[in-house]
Amino acid sequence: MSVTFLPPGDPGIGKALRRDGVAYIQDLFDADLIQQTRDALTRYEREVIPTIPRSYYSVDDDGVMLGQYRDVEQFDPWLNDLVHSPRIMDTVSAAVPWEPMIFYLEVFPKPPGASGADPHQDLYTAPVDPPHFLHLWVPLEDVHPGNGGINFYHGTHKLGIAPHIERPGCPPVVDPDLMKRIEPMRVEVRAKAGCAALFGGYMIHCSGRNDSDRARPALVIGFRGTDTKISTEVDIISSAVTRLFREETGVKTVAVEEDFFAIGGSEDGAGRIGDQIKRDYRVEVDVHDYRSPRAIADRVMQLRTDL
Ligand SMILES: O=C(O)CCC(=O)C(=O)O
Repeated sequence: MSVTFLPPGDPGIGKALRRDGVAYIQDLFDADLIQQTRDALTRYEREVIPTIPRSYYSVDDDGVMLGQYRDVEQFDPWLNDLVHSPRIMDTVSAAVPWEPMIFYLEVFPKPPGASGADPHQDLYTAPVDPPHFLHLWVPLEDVHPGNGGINFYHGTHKLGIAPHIERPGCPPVVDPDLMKRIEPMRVEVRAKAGCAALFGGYMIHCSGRNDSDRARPALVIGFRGTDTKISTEVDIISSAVTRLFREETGVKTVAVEEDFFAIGGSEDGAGRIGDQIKRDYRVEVDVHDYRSPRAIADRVMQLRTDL
């Protein structure tokens, strides 16, 4: 199925967002802005990444290639100005009946050989209440199936939060059985550099591996409503740790106050969780902290040096 790209400001953008869960925007960035943004990312990789905590970027499977940068607007004034620019803010404001504010800027640098993003919903990993939450995805290179093209499952924004499977060390993925059932809803998008896709937090989407010999960088600008509440940092870390407890013990539901060893966690499992916490936050947890995900989160907050 081919998709229709609409010019920024076109009223059809809001309509497509409501109807399909995703709207495609024509030439949001011109050639100059694409080049300036690419230069800013090169600078970011060279000058900023080596100085910031490890939790603000991920590395790909081989442990070397950069996979994703997070909260980029906090570290780079030029990119901060870019995401707040009227061209972007006005385009997004016109598409929704609530007032958007910048939530974060992520970057997928996607060098040759980089893996794709498995099917997911952004509201699952970043709960926002009410669910006034959008991503604006802006590739800085022409995108096609051979270089990590993106897939949207049109209409899935009407189905609520999908069951996700938690996996050690990787982001959660939508249940493969559900993915089989919604295959007819999949739309594989080809897009010119500087075009964009605007979609809500319920949209199921994924991208492929970059099998070309050129990088396929993309900005992902997250927006939330000024009326939304997000969890505190301790809540977010506690929730990430409950996931580690679940993965290690196989217990389906773990509360933030539950003791790791009391729910069947092993010494080896505790060691793996400790290693993960150290990688993500550069903090060593104590054996006593395993009394609950909340205690581990408190320890991380006390000892983290990057806040
Ligand atoms: O650019 C990509 O490969 C993935 C983008 C994505 O998953 C997102 O915008 O949430």
